[in-house]
Amino acid sequence: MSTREDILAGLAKAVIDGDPDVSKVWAQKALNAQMDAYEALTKGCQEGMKVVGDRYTAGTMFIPEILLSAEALYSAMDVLRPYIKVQSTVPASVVIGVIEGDVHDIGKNIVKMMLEASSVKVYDLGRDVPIEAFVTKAKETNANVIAMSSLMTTTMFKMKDVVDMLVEQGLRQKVKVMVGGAPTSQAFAQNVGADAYAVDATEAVKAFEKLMKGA
Ligand code: B12
Repeated sequence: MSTREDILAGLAKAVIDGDPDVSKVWAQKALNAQMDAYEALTKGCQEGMKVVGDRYTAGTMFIPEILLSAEALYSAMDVLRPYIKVQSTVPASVVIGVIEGDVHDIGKNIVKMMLEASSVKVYDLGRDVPIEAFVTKAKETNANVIAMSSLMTTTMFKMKDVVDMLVEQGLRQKVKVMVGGAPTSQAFAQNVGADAYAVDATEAVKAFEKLMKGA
């Protein structure tokens, strides 16, 4: 029987190796060992993705390999998803997407999964989402929150255009705005006029709840 450490290391290695079949097996082992599914995802798969990120930055891993790593993370996430449960939050809905010009959607998909696990209705616009699409979807669905993700310093400031468009259309009081993604921060959120920022998916759920409670 594998230990908790073996399982986390196995998940991380499968992500680093970009092997979706092996990552699925380790995810199932995590469930068999009664491990917390979210812990397996964050401390196993996400740690592996961190190593991938470092190697990409160092120029020792390249785009095709990174895409395989993403696939491996997703295949483990598919196994773990049904077992990730978050204490039910207030009934509410959110339009989520990765901002225009940016295709990095792994983090956004983890945040989406956590919000769904906490019974929030999520309208996912995907990645490289045009500014106006966020506003149009929020109007159409009467969503309480727009949540935007960006992984690039070159695209993050487009989030301000969404906030400005909400103001222009008289919707700013009605729709709250939450932002996240590696280059963003609390200060950045304030800068673009957002209501909340969160560093990871767990904090995103807490920030969402706070927004809905008007805290
Ligand atoms: C994977 C990856 C890719 C993959 C993306 C696959 C996919 N489907 O997402 C591919 C290979 C396609 C790719 C392409 C590119 N990439 Co890239 N990529 C990465 C990499 C290695 C990892 C990112 C990642 O997935 N992290 C793991 C997730 C889980 O973390 P996360 O996204 O931060 O999410 C967490 C939190 O931030 C938060 N969060 C995220 N979103 C949200 C939203 C809300 C509302 C909230 C509250 C919280 C929240 O919660 C998440 C879960 O805990 C990073 C390097 C790194 N060190 O991060 C570079 C990186 C982001 N890429 C970079 C670049 C430059 C590119 C390219 C331009 C490369 C090129 N020359 O073509 C293209 C971009 C194309 C485009 N137009 O977008 C740069 C960006 C630099 C910058 N200017 O800021 C980085 C930083 C690498 C580097 N050091 O240079 N990339």
